[in-house]
Amino acid sequence: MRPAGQLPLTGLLFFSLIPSQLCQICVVNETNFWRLEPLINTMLNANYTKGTLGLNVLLTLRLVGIKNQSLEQQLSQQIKEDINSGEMELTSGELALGILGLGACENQDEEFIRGARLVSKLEAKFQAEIQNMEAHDGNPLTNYYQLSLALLALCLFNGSYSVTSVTCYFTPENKNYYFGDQFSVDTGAMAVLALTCVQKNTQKNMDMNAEGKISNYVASLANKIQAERKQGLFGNIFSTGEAMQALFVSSDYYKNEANCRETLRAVFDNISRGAFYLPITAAQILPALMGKTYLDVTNPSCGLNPVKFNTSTEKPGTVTPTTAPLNILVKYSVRINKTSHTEVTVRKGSVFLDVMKAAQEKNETLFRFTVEETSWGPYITSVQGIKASNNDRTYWKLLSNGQPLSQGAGSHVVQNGDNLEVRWSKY
Ligand code: CBY
Repeated sequence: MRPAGQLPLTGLLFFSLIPSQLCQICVVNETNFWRLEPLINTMLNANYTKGTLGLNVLLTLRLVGIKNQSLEQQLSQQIKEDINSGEMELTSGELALGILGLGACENQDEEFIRGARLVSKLEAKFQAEIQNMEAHDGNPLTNYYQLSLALLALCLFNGSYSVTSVTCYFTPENKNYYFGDQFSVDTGAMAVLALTCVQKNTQKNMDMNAEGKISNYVASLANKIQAERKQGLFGNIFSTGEAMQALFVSSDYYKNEANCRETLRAVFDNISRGAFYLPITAAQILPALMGKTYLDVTNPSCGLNPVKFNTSTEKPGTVTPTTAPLNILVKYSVRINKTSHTEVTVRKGSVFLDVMKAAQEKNETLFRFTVEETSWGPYITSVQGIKASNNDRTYWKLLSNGQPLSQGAGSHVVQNGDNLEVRWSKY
């Protein structure tokens, strides 16, 4: 028998394990877990050719408590090797994700974080982002999504950052929350998570002025996220998971059960349509669906109560077409000041990148391009030798029939008769 005196203690322990920052969460209940299985299978069956491609997946496996020791070990090993080899310099956001994943839910990788001095390396990268803004018209080396990830990791893993810099650079009016005049929900959501962490930390130091400012920023960013609501999604389907996390910690939005039902219905719909076939897309939505946020990585309850899913180890097979492959004809153009047009024939089911390759074969001078492999697939870095630049906020925008794509060149499937374009743009 347990002595009665221990009961209140047990109760205290129980409450301390409940994530304290949550306003209200919207979780998938057990009867609907089967709907999430495609997400788990996508993450488990993908081929991770380099450490940076598995950063989000390691973080999610640990945060959600999906036990798959061999994948967890492989991903953590690959990340550590990438960091140790020093061959390719990680960006601030990549290093931050590395720390969040390696350090999530108290595990033996914490020793590596200390040994390799990852937190002080991240402090330096955060500084370098700020210095770049000072030298280049307020433009960071990477972007505000990564700056927010860096701040979040520094805040959770006891790194140092200047609260004055935070109040100076993270005002909701800052242009870096926007691409053109479009508010970036992904970016705003990550900033809300980072600022919420900072808010809790500064409370300890009692700097009332900074505290007040930061809580205003959080509220304002949460409003901007909610203003981007479309049929239960925030921004688009790929920003919704992180937007949910941000709303969990900063608003009462999901106190209303109807709001929760609406979001979950839209997300389930997209899961069944196969929208989350890239491991990073699955990794970015799953924590929210399980009621977790990135702020929980250092929570004592992190990773306890592992979840059991029915997973299949089938590699995502290539579907053998039942009919002979058909060709389709599409228009393709490159627009800088003037526009260069062509028409190419590609196989039915081709993606935007296939069209770019076909055009390049037809006319190397006009249509040559370069790509960089990212966890979102190929990112177009240059066309006709003209390179995108973060310092100048320039990039190659992808459009179909005049509308910007919501997926990258390696994912967007083209249709017969489409009018495709890459346009030299500013964001
Ligand atoms: N991650 C990052 O650094 C990326 C942050 C992010 C906000 C990201 C979206 C959100 C996320 N969850 O990761 C982001 N995109 C940024 C910052 C950018 C800019 C990159 C340059 C910079 N300053 O770092 C920029 C140039 C504005 C941009 N994205 C361009 C594009 C287009 C790429 C075209 C090309 N040249 O290849 C494109 C295709 C939009 C277009 N029509 O041209 C685009 N992005 C898309 C569609 C997306 C979404 C991808 C969705 C998908 N399934 O493929 C996105 C999730 C993302 C990746 N971009 Co950007 C946004 C969304 O739709 N919700 C951190 C790092 C460690 O991983």
